[in-house]
Amino acid sequence: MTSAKTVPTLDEVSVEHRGSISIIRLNRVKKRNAISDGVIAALAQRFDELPSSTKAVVMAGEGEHFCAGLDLSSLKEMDAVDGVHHSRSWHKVFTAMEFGRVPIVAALHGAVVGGGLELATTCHIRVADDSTFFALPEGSRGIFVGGGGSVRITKLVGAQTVMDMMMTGRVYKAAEGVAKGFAQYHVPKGDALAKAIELAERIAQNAPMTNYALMHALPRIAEQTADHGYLMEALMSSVVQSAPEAKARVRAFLDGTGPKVKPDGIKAS
Ligand code: 1HE
Repeated sequence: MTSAKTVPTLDEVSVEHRGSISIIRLNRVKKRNAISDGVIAALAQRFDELPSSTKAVVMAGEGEHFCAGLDLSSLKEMDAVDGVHHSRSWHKVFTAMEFGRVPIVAALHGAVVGGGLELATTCHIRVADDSTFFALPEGSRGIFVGGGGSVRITKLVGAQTVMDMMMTGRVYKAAEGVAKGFAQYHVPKGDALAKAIELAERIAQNAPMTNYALMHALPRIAEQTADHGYLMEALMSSVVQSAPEAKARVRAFLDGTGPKVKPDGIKAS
């Protein structure tokens, strides 16, 4: 069980800083990046220790697979009480990532299964290369999701799809999985990291308050009644638009120097 005593296995979660972005990689290739307690603690530490220069993160996995999910060897000794605390320890770390300071872009390839899919759906944007496959083998292992999947994955693709995956062991290959909504981008095999870096660098250029509103306000508005949501939206949009950076960006467009929306993206004229 992850506790104050769990030693973060920092060699299994590497970090690389590249200007305005950081790349955090699962690096436990021999175990297909399966997530142990040490990995959870290391993820927490890596995100806690991001420098203020980091404006977006890419979450990736070394080797042939993004992540094989929970390290199943950790279940051997776990009783029911340990199980609750173990699940809650994942919730704590993944929620801190989801509602953290910077947006996270996941670069997916190979297995994105079980807790690996829970980790991926904690991220804000997902890029899947053509080798990616999505599955929830929990059903076949006689267990249940415990890393926030029943909330996050269900919101993304619906309870019926999650039920199907866990009851029948259904596996979604990249194209079908992306069409289902598991990822926003589908790229050729081997291209996920490059695309995720490109997107993270683009996201890092946004006004910080815009990214904050998207990460913190938007998902909460989506869960409120429409009436409450409209009020929250009005308050948030008022705060965001009053930032000096927003004023400068709007002025640039009105002066004819700001980027325009084109069919292939938002680009300088
Ligand atoms: C593992 C794990 C793991 C690999 N825990 N050790 N997740 C699963 O049920 C998925 C289990 N893994 C697999 O189905 C396959 O390993 C993969 C499709 C991901 C990759 O296959 P492959 O052929 O490349 O690798 P492999 O030979 O199966 O595995 C290499 C080693 O990694 C091997 O150990 P070794 O000592 O024999 O070399 C595997 O035992 C080990 N390994 N995956 C422990 N998951 C918070 S609740 C979340 C609940 C869940 O995530 S349940 C789903 C768990």
